[in-house]
Amino acid sequence: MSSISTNSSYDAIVVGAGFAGIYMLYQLKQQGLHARVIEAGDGVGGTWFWNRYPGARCDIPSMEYSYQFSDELQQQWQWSEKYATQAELLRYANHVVERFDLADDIQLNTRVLATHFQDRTQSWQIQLDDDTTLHARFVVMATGCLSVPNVPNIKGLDDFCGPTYHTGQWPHEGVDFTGKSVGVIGTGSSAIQSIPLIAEQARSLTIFQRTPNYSIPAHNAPLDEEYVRSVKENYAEFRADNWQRGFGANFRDNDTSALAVTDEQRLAEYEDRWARGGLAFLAAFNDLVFDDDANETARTFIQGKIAGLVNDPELAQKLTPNTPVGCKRLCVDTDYYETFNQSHVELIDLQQDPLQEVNAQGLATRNKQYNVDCLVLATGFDAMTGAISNIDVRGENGTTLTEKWAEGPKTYLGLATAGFPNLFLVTGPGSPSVLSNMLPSIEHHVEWIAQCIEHMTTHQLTRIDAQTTAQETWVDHVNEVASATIYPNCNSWYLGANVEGKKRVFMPYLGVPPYLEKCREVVANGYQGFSLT
Ligand code: FAD
Ligand code: N01
Repeated sequence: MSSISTNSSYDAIVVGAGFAGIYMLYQLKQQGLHARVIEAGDGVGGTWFWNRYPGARCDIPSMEYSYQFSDELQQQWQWSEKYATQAELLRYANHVVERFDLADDIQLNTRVLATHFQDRTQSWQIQLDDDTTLHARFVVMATGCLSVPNVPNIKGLDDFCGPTYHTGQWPHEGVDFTGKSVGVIGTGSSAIQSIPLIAEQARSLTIFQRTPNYSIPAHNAPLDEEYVRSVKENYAEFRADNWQRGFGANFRDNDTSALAVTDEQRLAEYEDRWARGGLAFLAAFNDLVFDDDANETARTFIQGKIAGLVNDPELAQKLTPNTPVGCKRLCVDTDYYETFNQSHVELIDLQQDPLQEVNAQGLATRNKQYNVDCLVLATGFDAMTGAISNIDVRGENGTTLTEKWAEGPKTYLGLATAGFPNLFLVTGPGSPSVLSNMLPSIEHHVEWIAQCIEHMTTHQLTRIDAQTTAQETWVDHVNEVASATIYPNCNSWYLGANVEGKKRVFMPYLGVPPYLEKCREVVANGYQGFSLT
């Protein structure tokens, strides 16, 4: 991939070379535009470039968690498992770059430090960490919702003598835990995927849990050829059907209330979903994320499963959440709960015995010192706003994005933010993003942005900006939808609650179909809510 820019003026600069940045570049090149992707990592793939911890894989089935813009690509690419591994997803990202000849326009090992709107030229000046300055009419932030590792502010973390690994910045050469005593902080999706595999190698494994999470078995397996054939025969219809579903994925949404069926029917539905595995559990009934009583039935069911999987009842209790199911992002696992039955695996409940510090030898809770050889931080991300906030973004009249978003992110449709003309966000806060199958959501956003740019070119328009009133109405709507759900009822990263000092605001928008309809309507009404000049 190229590293030297010969021309510092572009139609568009795209920040990030994950699935969003790759496809944005493809779309811009299709229009004959002069575009460039700037990527901090030394490879493409974003999430799948950085998260190389043991067990990392998608939890939306591969046949759905994949691009659909090219029928040839989706017909020819062969996924090997129901849920593709990180390595396979990374191969796929590289394949797409190669197949569509995108590499020369992707600049790796380079970080965007700042992007300032120039009122005089109505364009952006972009500052890179190699001291280069670029200029572009448009900037597209394809910086990722989960791309900035959250390193917790724990006293003494730097004093630890052994190696510390964050799951979101895992060494490329892998880590061999054979014979080691390992400490893991965190019990979110990354921990839940990696703990069973670390346990297979480690001499001892100590897991420091602040809040337990619900996890559904993945039942991952090699893909059934017959299933693949049937999907590929009707791929377009399959994809179109998924767009009609709340999370944009084939969760077999059941349009019945959990409270409108008999106990036997409800149990049968949950058992069926548990047996099939995966996130579709959350679509077992249509009110699980809206009604606390409905949610309680799912909670009771999973609590029973945990009690059945973990031999020691006291330990099972510690592993059992008391929050609504799905309030924190639901996890999907292979043998997570069963791992705690192994004698060399120990769970430390930080609610009972809080973590005081990390020191040279390991971790100290209020009551005990735990010596470990290595430490794994499965502590998540500064989600949704972290990557954008790390860039010094200044819009019209030099206003900083940090100032504008001091009370939480404000966007119009998660695509743009008022006062920052010609700057687009892919799966920004205020769009379904992390509450959806993200690859289709990424494609939808990229296509919306590409069409908007094409529209501007055709009509010789030079500037687009979200209107403040339209943005306020949208932000209010996002909050109104969220307030009718269970989502505000726990400390999740959806709310920014995992990062100290972050404003507590529910960031994603729930509901793929109404969102798509709104985006269509906005375009049909001449980019309603945007000012185009
Ligand atoms: P990313 O893949 O995060 O890429 C953003 C890129 O921008 C990164 O490479 C980063 O280095 C770069 N970047 C950021 N800031 C700068 C800067 N200032 N300068 C230069 N480069 C910069 N979603 C699902 O729908 N299904 C799943 O099963 C699923 N599994 C996941 C598993 C893990 C472990 C994680 C962490 C996330 C998962 N997600 C999943 C969400 C996932 O992030 C998205 O599906 C998708 O990969 C995001 O693509 P992206 O291109 O938007 O962002
Ligand atoms: O991060 P998380 P993640 N002391 O924020 C704990 C996607 N993903 O990387 O809950 C002690 O979920 C924290 O505790 P608490 C998916 O969208 C998907 O696991 O804040 N503990 C929590 O247990 C996912 O939701 C997959 O009390 C501390 C954990 O660290 C998102 O990425 C796989 C702490 C962080 O959990 C993030 O997942 C991986 C502290 N100071 C990721 N600080 C798939 O399966 C934090 N914690 C597809």
